[in-house]
Amino acid sequence: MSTALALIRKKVSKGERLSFDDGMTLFHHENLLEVGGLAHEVRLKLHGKTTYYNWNLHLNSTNVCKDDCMFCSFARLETGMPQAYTMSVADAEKWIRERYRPGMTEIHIVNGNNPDLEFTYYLDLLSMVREKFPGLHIKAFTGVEIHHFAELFDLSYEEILTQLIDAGLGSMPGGGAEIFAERVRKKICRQKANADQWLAVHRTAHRLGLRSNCTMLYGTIERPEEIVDHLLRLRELQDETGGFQVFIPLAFHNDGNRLKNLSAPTAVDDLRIVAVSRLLLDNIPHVKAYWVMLGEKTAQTALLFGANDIDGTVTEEKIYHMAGSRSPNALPLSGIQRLIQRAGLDPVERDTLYHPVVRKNVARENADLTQKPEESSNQASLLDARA
Ligand code: V47
Repeated sequence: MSTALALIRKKVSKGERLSFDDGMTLFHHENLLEVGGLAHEVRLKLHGKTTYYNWNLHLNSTNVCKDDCMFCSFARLETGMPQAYTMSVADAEKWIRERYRPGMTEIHIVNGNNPDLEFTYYLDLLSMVREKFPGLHIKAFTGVEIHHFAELFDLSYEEILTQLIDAGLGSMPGGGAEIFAERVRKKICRQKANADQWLAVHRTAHRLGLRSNCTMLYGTIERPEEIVDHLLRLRELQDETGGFQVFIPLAFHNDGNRLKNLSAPTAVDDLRIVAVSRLLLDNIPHVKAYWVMLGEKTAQTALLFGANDIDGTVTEEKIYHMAGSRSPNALPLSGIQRLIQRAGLDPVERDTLYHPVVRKNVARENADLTQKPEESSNQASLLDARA
């Protein structure tokens, strides 16, 4: 082990905070297994072998987005363009009803920044979910969407969030953070909320009592120092508010977008980011290896490199599948549990706010019906057949 890593190990074992330079050392350290091993030790100290997953559903009720981010394959710039869609609230209800199973605990709603919708659309969408599917916790709207609502409807973040909370919003997902560095944002996502605005939305949400998640998009044009800077800016806000629950690194997918000439990150890049994040983010309880984005195999390996959460059944993810993800569209709970167990870890189902969920067998059987018949030939089902 190099002297620099030995010093970091000493700091970690004494519970001392790591610096920007430590982050850079971890980033460049040639032995990934040593960095990963250190991150896994921290994960074991924080959570033991407990590895969380949940039973959730993703809804993207519109892909119309005025902000033309270069990495995005999901959005269509204007209503009426080929493949642009906007579900009415009634359509969204029908869409959920077709996929909902009693026992599911969460709906994750993320949309494009659609300039043609009224604020009442979002309030009605939340009220509909709360009324028709009362068992679902609503985790909805990224910091970038909240900023879009504030600009479009000429209201403060607090006014927007208060109304959304009154309509049923339970927490916020972590998307839209991308990379905070101005240099990168100017090139890949110049139109939407900037770093300070994204952070200000989350600061406001935390003050109003909402918990939220945070993310980082990596693998486009950012430099290692911009990744470390991003992580430290999240850590700084967390020192102030304590409102982030989980950090989710998001690996760039290069299909169907204007950055298609960039190579996507490799598994080694993915594992290093997970490990460095676990080590630097000493005040964010959880690190998620989002299986849709990493693929099941890398996500499973990441559970031994610092991550302690693998996300959920998901059921019809669009953002990554439109960008070339070859993961299945949903995983049954038994498939998720198996990935965790085969890594030598203990699966624990959680709700959105990380409370363990205890359920009876009947609900579990429902959970394995989350896949539609035509998806039954995918790898998740093969894993299940062998279980
Ligand atoms: O904000 C979009 C990213 C995010 C691409 O909070 C891309 O629990 C890679 O935030 N390649 C949306 N990334 C997804 C998201 C999320 C997902 C799962 C769980 C949670 C949570 C949050 O996806 C966007 C953007 O950062 N993204 N396009 C792409 N081509």
